[in-house]
Amino acid sequence: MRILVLGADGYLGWPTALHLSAAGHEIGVLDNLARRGYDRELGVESLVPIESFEDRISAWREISGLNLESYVGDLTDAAFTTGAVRDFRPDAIVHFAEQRAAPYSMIDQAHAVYTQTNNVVGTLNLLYAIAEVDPDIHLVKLGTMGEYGTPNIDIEEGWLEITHNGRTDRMLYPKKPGSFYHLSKVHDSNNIEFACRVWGLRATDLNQGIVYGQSTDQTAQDARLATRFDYDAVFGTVLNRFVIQAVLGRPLTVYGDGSQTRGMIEIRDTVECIRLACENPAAVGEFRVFNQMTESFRIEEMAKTVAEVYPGDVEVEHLENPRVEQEEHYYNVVHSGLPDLGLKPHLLSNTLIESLFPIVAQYTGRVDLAALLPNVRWRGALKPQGE
Ligand code: NAD
Ligand code: USQ
Repeated sequence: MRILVLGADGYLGWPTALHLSAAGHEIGVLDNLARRGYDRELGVESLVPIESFEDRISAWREISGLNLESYVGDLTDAAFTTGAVRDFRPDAIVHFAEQRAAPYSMIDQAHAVYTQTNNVVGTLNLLYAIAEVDPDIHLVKLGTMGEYGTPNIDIEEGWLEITHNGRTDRMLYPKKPGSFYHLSKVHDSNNIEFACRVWGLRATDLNQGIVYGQSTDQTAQDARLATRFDYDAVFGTVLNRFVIQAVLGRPLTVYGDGSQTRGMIEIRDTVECIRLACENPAAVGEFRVFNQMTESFRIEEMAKTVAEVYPGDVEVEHLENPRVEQEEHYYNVVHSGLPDLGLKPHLLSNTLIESLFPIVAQYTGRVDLAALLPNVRWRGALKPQGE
């Protein structure tokens, strides 16, 4: 298949492009390099050094003999987006290309507006490009488990059968997300479902849990193929941060009482889920939703697992929660769609020992300790009443 990967310079887009390329697909890679700009803005860097977009593409060609056709540009530029889709003529498009940090979207008004404009307008331009160039292209879009929030009922795969006043219908699952970033994904899902229903496009929305891990079969082949690994309090995700904190001998930063539960997935399972979704496309007109997670844990349980598995002493610290989120809550998620297509999940404790601790130990000298502590508060950008 011909597959165009959007956001291919990012944490997940890069290893996914290599995984699909190694699986025999013809791959195009597109990015506007915005992620490298957020690093400069925040004064942080990936823990693991990464090559430039151009150099990592050349390194893959040298190592595998396989070509990645590259497009550098912004999805919010409609002419660029349609041009890239027309030029590459993919069978499937994998869309990772969004601003993806909840804390970044909550810094202030400008960051909230940037996040929603970038994500919603980019996706809308892409829907128009697909409709114009070839409505048969399968869109594989990265959504997030956080779209659902933490409802007091089971979380289904995107849709819910509702009976109201004696009548029944199949509706999009009601959403209650926890940041302006997570909200941007809800808006995307609504726009994509509309395009499937009204224009007959085909799409798979992958509501992915929090990803952990850094190494895949392809990125491990050469240091120049490494993907980024973030530890700072804005872009670093919880488990990756706990691992780095453990190796550095710093306390693990559990926000609040740590009873929040989240769905998790290992990076090797992410790239495999994308392959499965591409190779088993949604039907014409179908808005298909999978919950892309393999295990769920309370935050305090993740901290405890890291502390137990790490071969040194680990301290766990409870910080005042900078976010506004439910701590103790019900959490039961249906996630059978991807295992039904053949996914065989990796488990958390194995990954920690085999891969994550050794990777982190190699690069501890690059850590900026000041970047570890949370500095964005969900109510922080609001002015006190009366001002
Ligand atoms: P990332 O920030 O590392 O990568 C995103 C890439 O998209 C970056 O390289 C960035 O430069 C590019 N990009 C952003 N806006 C763009 C635009 N307008 N035009 C072109 N390129 C643009 O993020 P990631 O961790 O790889 O996540 C990828 C996707 O997966 C995101 O959509 C995210 O919401 C979703 N996701 C990530 C996680 C996770 O734990 N990392 C979990 C669930 C879902
Ligand atoms: N948390 C801590 N300590 C930390 C960091 C986070 O206790 O040092 C807690 C947070 O309060 C939250 C949970 O861990 O309850 C998850 O936080 P996170 O930063 O790991 O994840 P989140 O903000 O939800 O965002 C990440 C990715 C995002 C993706 C999402 C998947 O950045 O792109 O969409 O995970 S999900 O959470 O399923 O929506």
